[in-house]
Amino acid sequence: AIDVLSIGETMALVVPARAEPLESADDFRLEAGGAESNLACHLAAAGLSARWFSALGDDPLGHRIRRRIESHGVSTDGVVIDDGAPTGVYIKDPGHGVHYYRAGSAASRLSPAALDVVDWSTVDTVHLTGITLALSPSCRDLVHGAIDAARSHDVRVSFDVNHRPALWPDAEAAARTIADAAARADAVFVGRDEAERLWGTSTAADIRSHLPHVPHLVVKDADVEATEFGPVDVVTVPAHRVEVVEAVGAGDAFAAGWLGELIRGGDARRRLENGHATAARALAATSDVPQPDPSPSSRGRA
Ligand code: KDG
Repeated sequence: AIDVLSIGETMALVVPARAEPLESADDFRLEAGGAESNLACHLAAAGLSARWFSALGDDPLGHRIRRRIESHGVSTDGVVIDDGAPTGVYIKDPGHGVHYYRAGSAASRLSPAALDVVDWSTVDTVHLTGITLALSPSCRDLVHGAIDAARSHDVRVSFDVNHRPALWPDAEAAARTIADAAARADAVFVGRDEAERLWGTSTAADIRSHLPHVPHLVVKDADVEATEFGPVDVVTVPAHRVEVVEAVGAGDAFAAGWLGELIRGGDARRRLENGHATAARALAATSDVPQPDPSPSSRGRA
């Protein structure tokens, strides 16, 4: 059985070794970056069974990413190796954002037919994000195809809005497309700032009015607090006070912490607390995900 099947593109990530602009930095690290695989790695680190699904190019970067994700204890069974398209790349430019080289990537060519490898009867929760909605029309169909399949097999649907403005030339389309998918999920994560950019909402209550029927709507207010609008009540838990080393990936960690606790049966307060605790660990490290245990034989032990 799989606790969480997380679907979405992971790219090769080139990151300057020190926080220097891309134009002048000399030393770089080569990592794997993707919101959905980050979430799967956090869940595996917490002892849940996680599987990641996407497509990679049949190239050294693709093989490297797959190995790296597996080393975190995440299953990559069924991942598509596409010999007709490259693995996507993104490069961090400290102080200036990120650059994507992902148009036409293997993952952007995924379509709902790729989901045939999934045995939905073994899956508890599927996790999807707004990033995939932006990659191509076939990827948008993949998201809705996954939600359709989940619905018909009683699989819970988790959705992180993950608005990446650089992927959406048309802001209107982003607002509509992301809201349409979010409205179909059982659990939705959204930052107040991204909701404001997308839908012009300013408070958590405004966001709730925009997505009134989502059973678990989790609104994150940066380093302040997070609020869950649940089926019966509304619960707010303050964030941890932490020294931020590197913020990218903290949202994925939060979603993983929240989801892991939901699967374990924790109530709203515990879910939000575990979300903050997992995010706090990610904020305090330069890597997006915890470093895996180097010795495979000891994996799985307490
Ligand atoms: O949440 C972190 C992600 O934004 C990063 O890993 C890259 O998935 C990514 C994307 O598409 O922006």
